[in-house]
Amino acid sequence: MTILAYDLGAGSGRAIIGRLSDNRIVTQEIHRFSNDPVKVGDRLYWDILRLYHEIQQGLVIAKQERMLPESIGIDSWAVDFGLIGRTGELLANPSHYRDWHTHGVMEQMQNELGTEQIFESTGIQFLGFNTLYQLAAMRRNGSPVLKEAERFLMIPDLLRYFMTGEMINEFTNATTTQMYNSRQQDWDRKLLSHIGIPSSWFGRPVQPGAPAGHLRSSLMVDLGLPAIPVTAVAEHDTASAVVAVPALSDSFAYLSCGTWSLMGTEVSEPVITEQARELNFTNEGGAYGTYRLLKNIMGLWIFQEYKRECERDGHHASYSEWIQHTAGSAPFLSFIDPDDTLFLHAGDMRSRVRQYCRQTGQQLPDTYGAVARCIFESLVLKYRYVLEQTEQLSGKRFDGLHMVGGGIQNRLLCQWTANALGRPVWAGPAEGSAIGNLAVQWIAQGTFSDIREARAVIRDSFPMDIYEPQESEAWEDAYGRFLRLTAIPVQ
Ligand code: LFR
Repeated sequence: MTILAYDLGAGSGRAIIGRLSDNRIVTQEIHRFSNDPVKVGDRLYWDILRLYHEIQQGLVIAKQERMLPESIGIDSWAVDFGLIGRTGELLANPSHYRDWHTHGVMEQMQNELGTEQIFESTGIQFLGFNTLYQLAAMRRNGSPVLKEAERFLMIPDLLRYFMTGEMINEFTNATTTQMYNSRQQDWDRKLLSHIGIPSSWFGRPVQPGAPAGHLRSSLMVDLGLPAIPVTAVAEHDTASAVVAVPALSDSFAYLSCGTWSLMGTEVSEPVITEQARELNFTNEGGAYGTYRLLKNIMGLWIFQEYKRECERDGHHASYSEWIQHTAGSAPFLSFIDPDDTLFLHAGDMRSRVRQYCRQTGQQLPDTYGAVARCIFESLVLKYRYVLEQTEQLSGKRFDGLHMVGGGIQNRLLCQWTANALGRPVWAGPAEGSAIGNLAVQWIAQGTFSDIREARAVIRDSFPMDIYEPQESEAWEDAYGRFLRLTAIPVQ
């Protein structure tokens, strides 16, 4: 059965056709496109119509290549959304979660309601860009859109709506808003009314695998396509990535590695405890009754931004040249806490890295390689910190770490992760989210009986690279220094 998965990341999107041959998954990327946010004045938006155009292009290519799918699913990053008015039109361009308009809103709501109450209701980590604070920021800024809105759709819900004409909210993504109450299994009316948002905007979320309509007739006519069914997959890309972790046991740790690094474990009930709140862990909804007890780590973003800046200033090097610079530079000179808010927004990463080092009394990295080395070493040391916290919270002990996502193509990062953890890393598949998206569609069609079978087939279909830890003593020593330095308050 031929299936089509659209996987949209913060930097690029892809359309991937999946087929099964001899009980192995065969994937083919038929379309890849960049996802370029657009800045207008001080505001940062997603170019949602361009993304929809690329989705249509994917369908055109599938038709030309004679790979018409029997089901289509879309996953994307979380928290962002569009608002729909009375006539069914999108009222405004969706904002980018790195926009500054939410500045200070989370802190204000924490004061008004108490962090305990918000966490108790939602089990979701405090990130200033969560949908709750984006809507509260729109309210604070008097956005006229709120007066006209009648429906709320997350990014994949919205694109799916453009395709099918049906407005359906999906569960895994809904949980990331910090407006969904996992105990009551519904949107949290108290939180919504606190920010003055009517609960009528929200439909009860459907579970991954639910049927979600067919291509709408205008699209069928325009592209000359039949009424292909659309499936609501695990539409949060991280939820899809976790579906694709090729683990054999139920108790494993994962790291979904892309612009963000999402590290955690799968649990059957949300862990809503004081300790989870204090460590700022999250319990995002997963597929098939699971929750993703995890933490957002700033990920490759800092390096991606730094590389982009260097290119803008005329320093052009390929990814592999960057890795060579990094590997060739002196080890363990200085560290940053990648999760410091200093690094959240787009901008001058070189000076921010140096500012962090200055304020914590460390040597300032100077060369390209030294800055990159500081970023990567700090990132993998943070992985160790978060893995240990995941163990504390879940009461599990992990023999190693599964890494999935595009970041695993950086072999140095995988090796350093194993070194920092002092445990093996099992890396693969790189297209985790797209493969998880396909898997949920196959389960919905009855091709796989359940997620266990899907994971076993994924394990047999994609190569897994194994990294054993090296240079244990030097990394152990570096971890001690990292912990001391990142405990120093900055700013
Ligand atoms: C990863 C991701 C994270 C989410 C962040 C912002 O792509 O979906 O899980 O916290 O993007 O939406």
